[in-house]
Amino acid sequence: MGTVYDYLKLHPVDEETLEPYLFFSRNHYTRNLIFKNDLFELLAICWEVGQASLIHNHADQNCWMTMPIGKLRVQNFRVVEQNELTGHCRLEPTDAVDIYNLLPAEVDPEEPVHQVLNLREFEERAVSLHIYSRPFDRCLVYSPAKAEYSEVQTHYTSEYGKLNEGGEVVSRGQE
Ligand code: 2CO
Ligand code: FE2
Repeated sequence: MGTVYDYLKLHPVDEETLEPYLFFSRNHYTRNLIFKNDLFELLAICWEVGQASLIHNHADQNCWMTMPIGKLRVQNFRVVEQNELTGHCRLEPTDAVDIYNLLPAEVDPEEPVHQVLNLREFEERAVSLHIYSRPFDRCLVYSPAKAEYSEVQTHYTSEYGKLNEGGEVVSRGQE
């Protein structure tokens, strides 16, 4: 576990090498696959100002993040109740951290539910790198307003620098 975190710290990514993987959409943050094998996947996630993820988990997989461009708020949640039969859930916000400046962060496997936000007040686009081990294509999404959760499928906006269909991308790269 320590190895990936230390590797990210010792080898900060060169921003220019990310250029082929940067796609921004007005509608949603974009998920851009850079590398995948049985053990790991590496994604560049591009966030316009004001975009945020839903509250979600990572399907029991490990996750490391680093921020080559911009800044993000990670808000963590504790699951107080979760009923598999009814889909009912209750969450409480716990700690929040801001990540920026290539400092690596890890999702806590003991409390893996979180939301990531590029807050308007940050006033700039953000690009985060995510390493998931193992790769996952389904995760749980929580709605505190409805006190419900459900499983959703994840999608890549682009794979290996090539845009997938229906990506609704408005711009490529950092222009
Ligand atoms: N996990 C979300 C995703 O892969 C991004 S939030 O940061 O972990 O879409
Ligand atoms: Fe996440």
